[in-house]
Amino acid sequence: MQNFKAYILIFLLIPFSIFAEDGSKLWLRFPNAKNGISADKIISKGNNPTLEIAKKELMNHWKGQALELRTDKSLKHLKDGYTIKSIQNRLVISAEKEIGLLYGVYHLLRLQETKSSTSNLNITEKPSYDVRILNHWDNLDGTIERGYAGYSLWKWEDLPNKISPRYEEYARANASIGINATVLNNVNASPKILSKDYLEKVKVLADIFRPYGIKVYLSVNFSSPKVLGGLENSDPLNKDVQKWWKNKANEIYKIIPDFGGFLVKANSEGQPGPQDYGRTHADGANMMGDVLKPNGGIVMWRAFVYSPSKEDRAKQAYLEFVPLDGKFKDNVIVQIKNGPVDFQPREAFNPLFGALKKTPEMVEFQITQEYLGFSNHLVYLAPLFKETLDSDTYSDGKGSTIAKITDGTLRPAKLTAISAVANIGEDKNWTGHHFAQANWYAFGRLAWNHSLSSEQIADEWIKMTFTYNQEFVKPVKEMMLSSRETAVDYMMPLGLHHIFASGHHYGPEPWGDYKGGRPDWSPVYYHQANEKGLGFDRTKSGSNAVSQYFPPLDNIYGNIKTTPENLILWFHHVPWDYKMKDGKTLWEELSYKYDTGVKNVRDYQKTWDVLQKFVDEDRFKSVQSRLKIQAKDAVWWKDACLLYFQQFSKMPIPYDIERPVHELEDLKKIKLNMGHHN
Ligand code: GCV
Repeated sequence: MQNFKAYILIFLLIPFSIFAEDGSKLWLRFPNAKNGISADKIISKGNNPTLEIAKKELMNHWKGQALELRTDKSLKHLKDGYTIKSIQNRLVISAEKEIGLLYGVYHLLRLQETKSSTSNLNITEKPSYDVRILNHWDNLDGTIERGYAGYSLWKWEDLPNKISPRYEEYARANASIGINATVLNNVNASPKILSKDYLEKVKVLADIFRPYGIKVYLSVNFSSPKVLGGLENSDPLNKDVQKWWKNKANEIYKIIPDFGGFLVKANSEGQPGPQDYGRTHADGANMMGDVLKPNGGIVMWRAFVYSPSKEDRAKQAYLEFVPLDGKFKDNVIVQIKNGPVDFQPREAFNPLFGALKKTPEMVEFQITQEYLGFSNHLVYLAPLFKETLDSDTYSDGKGSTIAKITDGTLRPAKLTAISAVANIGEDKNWTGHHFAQANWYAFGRLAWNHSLSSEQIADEWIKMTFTYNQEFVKPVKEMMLSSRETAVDYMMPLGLHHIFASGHHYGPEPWGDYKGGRPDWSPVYYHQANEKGLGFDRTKSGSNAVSQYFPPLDNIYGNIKTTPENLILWFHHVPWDYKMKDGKTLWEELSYKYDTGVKNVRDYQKTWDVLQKFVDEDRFKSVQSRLKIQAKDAVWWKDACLLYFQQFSKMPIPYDIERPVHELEDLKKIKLNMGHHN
């Protein structure tokens, strides 16, 4: 009997949080919620489906005051935004549209779940961007290009009849952070997506997402008229081709009246495009813009183009698109990756931002960690997103940040948008790594309000996803906030880029030299290591990519002394014995950076282990085991890069850092077969 009592006591003392959790609830866990307020405490008019969801969320989770949900046409200037005000003994959420009310409800729930005050509220929110969109690189066969959380969430074979409950959960998660748009399929698009059968499937998803304020968009293959429609060609100036697209657009709008529009990767990495017919990107984009316009659709035309020419790859998008400025229709927006190469751990910002003066521009980020350790490495991406958005392009004088160029502040825009490649798959926890959920969350929050800090976003996410106990929040936040720089340090410090193994982009391959293939797919093209030094000369004496930046940046980046050291090897070929600002030589600095990266990951392991008591076992172990992989990978990166570059620097690895544990020759033999499904 005594023992039995003791068991009961122990059971009661076990904190709730240590019970297993699979991460499927994301940041919408509501661990302490039983039931929310009763229906009679919510005043609202009408019975729109979005409003019903808002009320349901309150009844399930809101434990505070009575509320009024009020639509108010005079709030049009807030777009999807809302106000929340404490008025006497109740809270009033007002918005022009029901979706604004739903966003307001999620705002309140966030305050409650992060233990923030919910009294005397006087909040006004307006989104930074009109279109806040996820790009899924999901193929119709269920694989995902650069997806690391299992197969696709979209079960195309089962649709339109069988409907996974996750479709609605996905919509709800997105709505809770303000995401209002999604491109369902890979930019390397199969023409089949526009077939009647597939459009019926797309319609089902669009219907599920609609009450959550999410519009569906599709990536389209430029050759669709020829491949799907059997036309002779897909020339955008061919009348039959134009007619084909027009009919297709009408067919779509008939079943999906609020269809968002097309995303197009054209004449890029082997995809078809208008240049196949001697036409320009503007010709192609405008043709599609024309057919979508009557129904309010838009075209997001990607600027990720680079041909197998001798020209520095980092310069090519600018060279192709600047001459087309002013030639695009007003429902076309040019979608530009944050950097001019390809989602590297750190890049200089893309010089196209600000260079198009008469054409709306939007950023494309990558949430999926193609170049950041897949779903094995803990890398919190808000600092990367912020670094881009806060970059000053000087296009319209000082203060012309990418945020201000793309959000309509500097360029009056009919339409503003921001996008990111999703990291979502069919894994129970959606993103593979539990901490990768934070990157989905961070993108949504920044798309809503790009002035939020990385710290605030991390703080919210940790509290809602794990616990608001400060003993947990503080160290985890520090780990998250430093994690992107840590990854840069152990992979590609000081502006190094694209020294990944080809194909999978996971591990290091600085020795990669694919003779016979395109030079700009080889790591040696990017780091240019030789006896003299390291780095890509993009100054006047090199590729002159610096000339694509507005003054004074062209001079700042063009001069080795004024280039920020975190980009020095991006812009310069730097001698091995070059003296860095802290007095170390380049070689020493590089060595210490790699070492710091490794040490930091080891610290993350310690940080995490100490926190075991705050986390349920499943999530604790899952993160712990991934940190082990990350630590091993960091050593792999450090050894591979230092041993390889040492062949050129011929200098000793500083004696106070840990010695390599691998042989270069062994590392060269590693062949991974992972992650890349296409
Ligand atoms: C969708 C990089 C990736 C490709 C991707 C491409 C793109 O090259 O490695 O997988 O293709 O970018 O963004 O179009």
